[in-house]
Amino acid sequence: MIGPVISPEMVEEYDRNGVICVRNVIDMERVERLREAVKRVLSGPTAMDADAAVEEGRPVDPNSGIAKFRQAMNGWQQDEEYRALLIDSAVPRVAAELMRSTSARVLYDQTLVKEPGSPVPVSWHHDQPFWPVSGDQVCSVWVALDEVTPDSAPVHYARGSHLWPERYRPTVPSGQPFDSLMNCDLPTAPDLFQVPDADLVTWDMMPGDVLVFTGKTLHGSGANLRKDRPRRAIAARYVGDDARFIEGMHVLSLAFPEQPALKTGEPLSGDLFPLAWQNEELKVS
Ligand SMILES: O=C(O)CCC(=O)C(=O)O
Repeated sequence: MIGPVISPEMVEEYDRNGVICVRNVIDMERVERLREAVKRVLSGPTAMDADAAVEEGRPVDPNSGIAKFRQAMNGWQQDEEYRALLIDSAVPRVAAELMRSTSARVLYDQTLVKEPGSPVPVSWHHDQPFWPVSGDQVCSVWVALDEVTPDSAPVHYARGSHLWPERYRPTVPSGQPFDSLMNCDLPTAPDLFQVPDADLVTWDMMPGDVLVFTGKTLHGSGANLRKDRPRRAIAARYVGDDARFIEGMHVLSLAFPEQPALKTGEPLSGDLFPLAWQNEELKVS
């Protein structure tokens, strides 16, 4: 077996908290290759740059001199190294075992690079309202490609928030086209950094460590205060056995040139959502 053993205790921690840090999932050779792949994907067709303007709904000024938060979507469709990470590495097995699922199918991936000194925060949100997917076996594997320390924009999570009944609006600017998208009528999530007794958790990480969190776990991150290093990560998003498609334009639908030919209630399938892991029996039940 490639990669770490997922123990019953780890599955329980993931169930309880909605997030877990798993160490040494990706070796340094692959991390180096992924750093090169990130450069390629960030110069490709799906790259988007954000500076503080985006949070305020203004266009980004490329000449502002403000360090960016750089993102790109679906690198696996553009680059072999991403495809290998999502489909041919320990990552989908780790995702499936933590979700207690016999399968892990790629939903999409997202490149998340906070340049050195980037002040751009990621406001508190949970991911599933962005996505056309229902179910509990839905997760992200956030793969660190740099050391992550308290001053380099670690992602913080609200422990157990996947079990809260509330659902919050995707963090997109207000106004059109976003206001017409699914779930954009939900209330805005509170800024949990400002809530004194919020039960938050975060980790110092080494390159190759990963965070696995459910699609319903609230999370957010601050500025990358480090002037000497970027904070590069790839979030691989997976759906498991109980996930079902939801029709309608979601925020994520904007990342797909063609909408999937699926009906509400159908399992995700087809070339857009390739099967990355399948095991006849549950390893950890
Ligand atoms: O990388 C970050 O700072 C935020 C990550 C995030 O929001 C996500 O992976 O859903």
